[in-house]
Amino acid sequence: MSIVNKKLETWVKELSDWTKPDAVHFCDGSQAEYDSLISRMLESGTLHRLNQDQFPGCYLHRSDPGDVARVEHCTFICSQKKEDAGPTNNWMSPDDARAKVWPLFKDAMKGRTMYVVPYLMGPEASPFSKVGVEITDSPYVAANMRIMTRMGKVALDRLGDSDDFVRGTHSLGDLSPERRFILHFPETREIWSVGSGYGGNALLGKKCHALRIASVQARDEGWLAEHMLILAITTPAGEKYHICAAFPSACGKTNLAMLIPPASMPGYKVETVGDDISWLNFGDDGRLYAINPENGFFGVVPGTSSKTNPNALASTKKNSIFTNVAETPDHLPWWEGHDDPAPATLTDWKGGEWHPGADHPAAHPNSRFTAPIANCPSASKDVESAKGVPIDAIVFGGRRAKLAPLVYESFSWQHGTFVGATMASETTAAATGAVGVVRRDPMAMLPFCGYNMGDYWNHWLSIGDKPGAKLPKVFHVNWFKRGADGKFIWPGFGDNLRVLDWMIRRVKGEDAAQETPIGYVPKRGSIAENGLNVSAEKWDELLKVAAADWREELSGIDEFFAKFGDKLPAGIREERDALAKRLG
Ligand code: OXD
Ligand code: MN
Repeated sequence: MSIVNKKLETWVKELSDWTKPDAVHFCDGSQAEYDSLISRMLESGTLHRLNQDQFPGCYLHRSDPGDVARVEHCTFICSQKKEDAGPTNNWMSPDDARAKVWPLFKDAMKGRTMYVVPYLMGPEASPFSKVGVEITDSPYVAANMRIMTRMGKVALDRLGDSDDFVRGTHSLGDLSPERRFILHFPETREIWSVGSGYGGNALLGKKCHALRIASVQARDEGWLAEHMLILAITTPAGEKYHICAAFPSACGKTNLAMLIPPASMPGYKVETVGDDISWLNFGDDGRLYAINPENGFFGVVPGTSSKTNPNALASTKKNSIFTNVAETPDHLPWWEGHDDPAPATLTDWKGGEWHPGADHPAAHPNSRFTAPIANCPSASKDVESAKGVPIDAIVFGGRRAKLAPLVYESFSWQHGTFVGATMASETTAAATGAVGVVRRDPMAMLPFCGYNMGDYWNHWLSIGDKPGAKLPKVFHVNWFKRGADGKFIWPGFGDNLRVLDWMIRRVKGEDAAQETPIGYVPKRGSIAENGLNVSAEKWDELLKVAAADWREELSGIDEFFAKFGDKLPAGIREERDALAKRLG
């Protein structure tokens, strides 16, 4: 394919001189090109063909066993000033990056093909969409980018001869964890990623561009780039509402985005606009409108079943790439939590023989599917909406075995910003490191905010100050409260609709809440209970706000806020003090 953008051509030439690929391929995003990428990977053993009768167009990739998740300790913000990365990001100066990391790209593509992947984040017709170009030596990355973004010609057409695109340079390098770096240059809108082929580290359109770089663009341009799903709910009365929700990685965003209403709540319809990232811009009416910059799902596989998420399951039945799941002798993908029990013998995610009862899971806990949104039975037609969908409610949440009630509503936008800023959650397998440890994860953006989190909160507050803004209500949920027996109290999944329904009624102004020190909590009986088997004691536990526990939480919050020094916005401090006062 020939390209006409001189800046892009010059950059590609510079990079190929440095990395020395055997060939350079400009991706046009066509089906024929995708098919030939797949054929090459089947030949080289990078992909394995799954059972084409049951999973047409589906393949399995087994990654390097040491390269299976995001690596936060190798992820850096390379702003000119350290202060601009803030206390929650790793920082490397651009000069150090050039001295230390750039040499890792030298000759790195020898013996490989360099793929130039132009992509558009956001709908083709949307003025809010942004162009990026990823240069990679991984055909797996190029193929995944075709599923996850609008790739090729559509992006080049949008770009024209403009210089306004995010430049992403990716090489597998030698896949060594010691030489693995994911660098972001917010001032020059550049990304360098070396040493990993894992989605969140290597599909640069996703976390690196659509969150870390876009969060900086959003700050500069007056919008929000957030780690949020987007869903639409139509009520039995035919009214439509839209919700954005931010949960940390592997805490159920995909499940919530694809929720199927329980049989006991007839007449509701839930549609999926996005499952991971949301870009929110003001409309002329002062409301926030969300687009999903992505075109596919990169979802966690284990635990996905016809009970937990039939829509995700259906999404993976064709034209999808599975990474690090197990494989049955019939070449079907299998994972822990699958509908079918494990057969007597499996090939595990590392390619070894596996039998039920083995001392390790057959599928990696962070094994993933990459699937087109168009495959999803609940996909909304608004996935292509140029303007985006108007947001009625923003929801924050995390995994907390104790403390946070099932749901509460903030008092105001400023208080909602504080609620987001003080979010905490138990860690999951989506990133390397210990699992199950409570950590602060403001707005679920801890690993994804491309600048100082204090400035980021300030930006959130400034969104609230925009003249004429008609802002969504802000809520907090916790599906993960555990009882004394250690079991989850709330049934979750489809029944989460009951909580969303309560939020919608609050948006409409229904008197269904009571004031507590942390916010408005549902009045007993105000969450639809028909067909639900939750005892009175469990409701007590679910809706409890224990002042002593929250006072303890506040000291954890203070410790966290102390890291920000004078970057902590006055509005956040005000909310902190007001909460302390209410708690007594
Ligand atoms: C993801 C993540 O892959 O948050 O979406 O890690
Ligand atoms: Mn995510």
